[in-house]
Amino acid sequence: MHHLGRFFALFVLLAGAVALPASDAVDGRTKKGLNLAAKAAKKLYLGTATNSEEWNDTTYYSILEDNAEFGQITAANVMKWFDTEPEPGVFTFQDGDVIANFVKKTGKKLRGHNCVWHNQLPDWVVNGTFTAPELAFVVERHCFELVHHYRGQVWDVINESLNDDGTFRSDIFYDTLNSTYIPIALRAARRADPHAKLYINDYNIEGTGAKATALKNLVKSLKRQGVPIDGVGIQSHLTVGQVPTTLRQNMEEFVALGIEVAITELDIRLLNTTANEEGLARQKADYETVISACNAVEKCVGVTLWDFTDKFSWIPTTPPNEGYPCPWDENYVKKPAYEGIIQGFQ
Ligand code: 9MR
Repeated sequence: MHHLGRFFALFVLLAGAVALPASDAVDGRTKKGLNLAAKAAKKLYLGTATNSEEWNDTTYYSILEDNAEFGQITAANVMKWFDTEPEPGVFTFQDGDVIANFVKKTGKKLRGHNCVWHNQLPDWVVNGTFTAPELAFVVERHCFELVHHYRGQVWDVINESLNDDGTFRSDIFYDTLNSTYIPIALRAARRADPHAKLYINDYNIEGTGAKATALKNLVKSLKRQGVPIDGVGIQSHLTVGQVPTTLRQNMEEFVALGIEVAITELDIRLLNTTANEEGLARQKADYETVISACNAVEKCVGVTLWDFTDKFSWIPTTPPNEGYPCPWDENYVKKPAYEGIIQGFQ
């Protein structure tokens, strides 16, 4: 290199060395985000559920795509059975692929949701008059094709299989196959993708109690039989003022079984209080409580919000004394809950 050129290069390097860290430092001080906070706490992600119909809202989209806020995505609807196998053996992945492609483009993680659930099933499944072997085949084929198409992911293979008293939910699967549909689905998912993380996902298992105990027993029994099970998804559709006090103990009991846990559908609705300052402050404290429980348990790997703005939450904000469950309000103003999440990761 010419002497002058070398001098010039050195100058550029030095100028950069002086200028860059300064601007980085500014970013470092000001750049905040829920996913960044989760990562700083050594979690894999903080993510959100979404529906692609919401993406026409440009403000929504710009927050959703920001990896500082969200490092993971769950399809709120389009990977469910009614959308992915509307007719027997006919697999339609177009809607799910819109989500999967967004995830790829943005470099986020995807959570597959879900293989077997009593809800959002196509008519041919709900109204089917299957023998046990026929339905076993149907469950196996569905789980295999779905998990195989979306390989390399985490999957909610089984969703909401228990009643609140810990008994198995009566649905087409249980009524035809007893609880054997669970190992059938998990084994099919494992065959479809040996590297996928396979979960059972449920609600009202946030604190200790009959339902959580039943799920722990189910996990133990699956493990004893050599059935693949990697994690339990703790949905966490909660209500302000009613967050269980045993969140952390409960997660510790789950992970003691040799699995991981994740908070998979977090929202905390206001009930019998309007969205006034006091309600919002309590909501913030409750978000912080939930996040810090996950933060305290090493094998709680991440947290997913069940959408992030009150505008698109599944919980309707009418009547006005129930709802408002998300960290962003319907006008995309961050609520105190947002700060509660950040603090929970500290
Ligand atoms: O967010 C989903 C909503 O758009 C659907 O109408 C609803 C149908 O039951 O399912 C919602 O998602 C559910 C999730 O798949 C499983 N756990 C409870 C969630 C909220 O109902």
